[in-house]
Amino acid sequence: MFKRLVIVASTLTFVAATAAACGGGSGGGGTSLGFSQVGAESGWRTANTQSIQDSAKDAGINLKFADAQQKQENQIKAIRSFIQQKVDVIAFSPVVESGWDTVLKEAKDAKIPVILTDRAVDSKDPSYYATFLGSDFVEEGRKAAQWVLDTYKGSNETVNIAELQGTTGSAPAIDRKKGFLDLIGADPKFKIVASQTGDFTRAKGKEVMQAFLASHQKIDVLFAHNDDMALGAIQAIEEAGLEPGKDIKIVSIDGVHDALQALVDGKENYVVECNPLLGPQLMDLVKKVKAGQPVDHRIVTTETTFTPEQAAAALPQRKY
Ligand code: GYE
Repeated sequence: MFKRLVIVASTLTFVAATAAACGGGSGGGGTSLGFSQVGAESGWRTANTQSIQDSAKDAGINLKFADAQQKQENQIKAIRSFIQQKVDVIAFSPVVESGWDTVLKEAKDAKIPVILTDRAVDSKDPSYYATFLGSDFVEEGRKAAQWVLDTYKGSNETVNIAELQGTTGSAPAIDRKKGFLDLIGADPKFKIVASQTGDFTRAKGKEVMQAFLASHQKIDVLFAHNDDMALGAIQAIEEAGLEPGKDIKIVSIDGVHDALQALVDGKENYVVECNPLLGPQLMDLVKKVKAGQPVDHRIVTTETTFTPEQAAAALPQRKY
């Protein structure tokens, strides 16, 4: 009992100290942020959630976190509940691009600023959100395609490509496909022979790859819109008695630990990075937006690419 009292007392002291430290105008003290996350579908998403939770804590921002389990209706419900609770700022990562105008207008009418993180919406009215912080997904698709072009440079043979798409209707699935096709489409030797959604998960990636292998004799390259689907596909390829990275070359997007390991193990060939560690930048934006300071309407995160050699060098420091 005594021990418990001591813990409670020291926790209270800590909370008071934190509140005092963050109580100034530029701190997060007293700021509430409602955040609606897509789900927990991938390694990228887990790292993104962790980053947001950690940096909210560091910034002294009171985070109300809701997991939508990949369902738009859950995100809309969460946003409405944040409006009712009168949070200072709402942020969310929209699972799909369309269908947000009504709820975004509700937030605007309630004078609660909205920040988009990671994924975009297709709303025509730019005043529905203060800023969009996230990657350039078209560019990521182009980088993946550039690697395919470089790999088959000088060869005249047909290259059969299978594509595992992300969640149907999501910004990264739409944009990565577009960026990839922008470059690949210019040369008729590249043929996309199979293309289906694997919903950004390992399980679906494996299942869809099994179906691709059953219905296609020759697949030279797999382009997966994220690492988790590629990792699932690697299992399917191995179970079919083929060697991933050799019989079928693989390029995917994200740069999570397991994919870098697959590169080092020779089971993948190239990974395009998409940075999930958006938390610190998001918390800065939350404070600025709450204080009525101007922010850029679009903030693009910077990212790299990984060959097996670069993956080997990066792996020891990779936190996710
Ligand atoms: O690539 C994927 C995740 O929106 C950028 O969502 C994100 C994507 C990421 O499920 O792994």
